[in-house]
Amino acid sequence: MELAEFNRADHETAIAVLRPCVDVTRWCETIVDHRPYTSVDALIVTASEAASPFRADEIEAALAHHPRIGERADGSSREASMSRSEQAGVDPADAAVQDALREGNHAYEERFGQVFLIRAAGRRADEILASLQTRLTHTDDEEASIVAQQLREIALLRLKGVITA
Ligand code: 2AL
Repeated sequence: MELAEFNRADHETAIAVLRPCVDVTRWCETIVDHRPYTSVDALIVTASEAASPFRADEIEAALAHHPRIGERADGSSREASMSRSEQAGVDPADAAVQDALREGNHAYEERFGQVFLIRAAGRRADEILASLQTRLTHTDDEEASIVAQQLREIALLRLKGVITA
């Protein structure tokens, strides 16, 4: 959707455009309430501020929408297709990568009690795996701040994809 159209869309339509970026109602409402925007950059500034920080409960709810790395989202929703393109660097036919991810995801979930989240766009599978291994050594606090940062990056990248100049 073009920015001009987003600026004049009714409230419900505007929220529906944002929600697939990250399902955090406060974030969507803040962005919609600050309309109109004079540029996409101005929109990104507001979106970034509203994501800094996401609260722990918001992160927990939003994580449920993200498929594990290596698990292709199915369906034709905007959210699923964005996830698939973000994970384009992870080859579903590469059995060694798939095995390592399955093991790593499992270890991460055992350790932290939630899905391993990383901004996958622009990252190769080996980079993601290396990050997973490092992050397994973190404390809960260190991981909490990384997860918040990754969720913010994903949301802002998606936003740039859904609202254009
Ligand atoms: C994802 C996803 O679906 N897209 C992305 O950037 N990261 N999932 C995840 N578990 O990190």
